[in-house]
Amino acid sequence: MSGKSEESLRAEIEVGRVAGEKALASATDLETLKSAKQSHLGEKSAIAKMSQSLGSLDASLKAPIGKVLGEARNHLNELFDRRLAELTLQRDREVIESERVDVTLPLRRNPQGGIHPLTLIDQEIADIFIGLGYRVMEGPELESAWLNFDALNIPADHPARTMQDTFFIEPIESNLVLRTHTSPTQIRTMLTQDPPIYVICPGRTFRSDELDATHTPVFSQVEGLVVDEGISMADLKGTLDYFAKQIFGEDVVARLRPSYFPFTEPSAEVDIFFNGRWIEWGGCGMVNPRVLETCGIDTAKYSGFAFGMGLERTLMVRHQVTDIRAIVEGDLRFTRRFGMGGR
Ligand code: FA5
Repeated sequence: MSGKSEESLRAEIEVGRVAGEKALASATDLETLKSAKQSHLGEKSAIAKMSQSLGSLDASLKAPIGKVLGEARNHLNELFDRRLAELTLQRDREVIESERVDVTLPLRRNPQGGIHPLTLIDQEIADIFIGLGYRVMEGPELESAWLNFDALNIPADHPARTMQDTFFIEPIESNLVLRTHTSPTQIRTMLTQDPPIYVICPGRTFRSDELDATHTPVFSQVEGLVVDEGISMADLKGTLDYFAKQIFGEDVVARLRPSYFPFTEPSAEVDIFFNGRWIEWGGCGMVNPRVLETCGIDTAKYSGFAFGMGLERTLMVRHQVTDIRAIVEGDLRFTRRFGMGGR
């Protein structure tokens, strides 16, 4: 720097100051602001270098040039501080904006799952009978024709074999069917347990019925079976009355209407008086002694009753459902009424 005139030194400082001003003013983020400071005020900047070599100036120039240099440095520092404050504020605003939560946005709805009405009524029925000291028995859906028919007093050449439209399993010689009712579980129970027997047998059943408003090829039944000493039709009627009241309400009564099932003798249809009319609910009867004998039960000592209802039809009656498809097709608009499936 030595040897330069005061004017050229002042001009050099002015160039450094203007360049620094420009760089600091045009920095649009904190990153570029910091590097602008580094270039124009840092150790290697023109202004810093001039300050470092002040000592080599003529004695008469030291004071005035030192003063101009100091002013330029202070000016740039002030500019930096101001810009730093502005850009920090701008950065904070951007962060706040980017993290902003729009509390007016609609909620993301995650509908809660629920228990299907068929399962609910299945559990309800199990609770009713467990309360009476019954046990719940389950059997396979793929069943031997012998248990589904023969053991229930429906031999192959008996016309009753065609009462229920059956899905037979290939090869036909396998003698397997999709059970047409839950009654084979009665047989399984009597073959494996000694009386006294108090069971219900709930489960899915299958018939090659067309799907329409009152039929479905896959439906559910619950069967009741009691085998004990001195069991009579009065016990059956009393049990059905109690069951009907638990399901449909205290003022509901059941009636037995003579009917025919090969596995019960005598047999009856169970009707209930509900909402001002008689409605068919299921089948029942005293277990046919031939069935008890097939299962090795002493008919001189024991007698029994059995009954079987469709669960879909029970739900339909209780909840005034006019089309069975509403129950089996799983439409949430229907199942929601039973507490399933969120909003
Ligand atoms: C039986 O299946 C007898 N095993 C019931 C029984 C048990 C009688 C013990 C005596 C002693 P049924 O074929 O009527 O009977 O069927 C019983 C119930 O199953 C019917 O009342 C009905 O509610 C229901 N059901 C039958 N077929 C269908 C179907 N395709 N869709 C929906 N429900 C059906």
